[in-house]
Amino acid sequence: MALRLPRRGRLAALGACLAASLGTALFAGAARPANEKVVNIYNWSDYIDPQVLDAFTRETGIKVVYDTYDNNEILETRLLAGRSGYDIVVPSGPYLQRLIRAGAFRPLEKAKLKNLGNLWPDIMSRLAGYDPGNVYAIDYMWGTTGIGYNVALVREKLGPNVPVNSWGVVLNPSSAAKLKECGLMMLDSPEDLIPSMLPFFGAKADSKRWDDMTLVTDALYKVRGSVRKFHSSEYIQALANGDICMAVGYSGDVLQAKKRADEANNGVEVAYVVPKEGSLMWFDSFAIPKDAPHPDEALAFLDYMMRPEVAAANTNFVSYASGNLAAKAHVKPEILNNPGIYPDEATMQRLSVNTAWDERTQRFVTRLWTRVRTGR
Ligand code: N2P
Repeated sequence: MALRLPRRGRLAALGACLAASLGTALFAGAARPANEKVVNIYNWSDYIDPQVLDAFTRETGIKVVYDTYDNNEILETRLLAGRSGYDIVVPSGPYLQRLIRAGAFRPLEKAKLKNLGNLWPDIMSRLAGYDPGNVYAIDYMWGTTGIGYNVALVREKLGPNVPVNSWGVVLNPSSAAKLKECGLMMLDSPEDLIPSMLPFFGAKADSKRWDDMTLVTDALYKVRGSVRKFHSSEYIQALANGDICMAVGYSGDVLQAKKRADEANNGVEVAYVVPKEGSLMWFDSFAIPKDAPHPDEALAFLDYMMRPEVAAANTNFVSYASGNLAAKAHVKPEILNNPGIYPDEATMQRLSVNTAWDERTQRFVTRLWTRVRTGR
């Protein structure tokens, strides 16, 4: 398998075996034997068990070229530009919805997907909110946005009795200022932060009202000086190392930080919480770009990924819930029983889904976000 250098310089921690083949410009004019079978995948960083890719190649002879991103915007830009060269991409719900409307995907040839029956009907029907009739996409993983924290450092800074299970802990300026001392990071993603934090202001996660959205970005603007960095993947290692004490991040990524700290045995205890006011539940799904150069290999890859043991291997590795119901039988009990990964009923009640913004609203949000990021 070859790994393409991520455009923004982010490299998923896929292991040294992959790093060896970095830096090759693979799509543009790269010479390949005409009969070589390839699938070009563009997925979120820290989102797959690399052994699954190797096993797929061993079994099928299809080489995997794997490239990563850590936010939907870059994926959308590339797909809308056309000729991305990708055969499989993994947008989140609202982006899937928008890209379907823009004609970016080809319908799935379901006759070639014999493992479709393993998918989770409830998750697929939620995904149908973005992709009516489940024509273009199948769910890969789903998860939540919440607060990851270093238990000891946060207790030390905020005091033993301050609960961490509220968005107020990062949005209240005096609390954020204390967290600044031990390191606070947040996702660089208004499409996650705004719907996740809207319930804190008593608004619906999916509110399209500009006044509501501004409540969130005004609050973020006020605490921006306490945020070390807005970034959508660096917080994993920073939390694991104890370099920061809190991150507003994605469920599985925080739990990967916990796993790294536990494995390093460095005394760092990382925890994840969905704030009591509520947050966002999102779905990331596989889709095949309209101009994918290798659609048959893409379908072979999707069918492989839908095998229960394969889907479970990925969930066990990345700590996100799988969209595959049959996989549950192979998921490790500590993952299945972790409400941060497979939310329990009480957590479910606090979670909401969101849908795509229209273009005008998207431009408005981009302006709001620039102000949060740059202060201007
Ligand atoms: C994987 C992050 C995926 C979650 N690192 C974003 N929906």
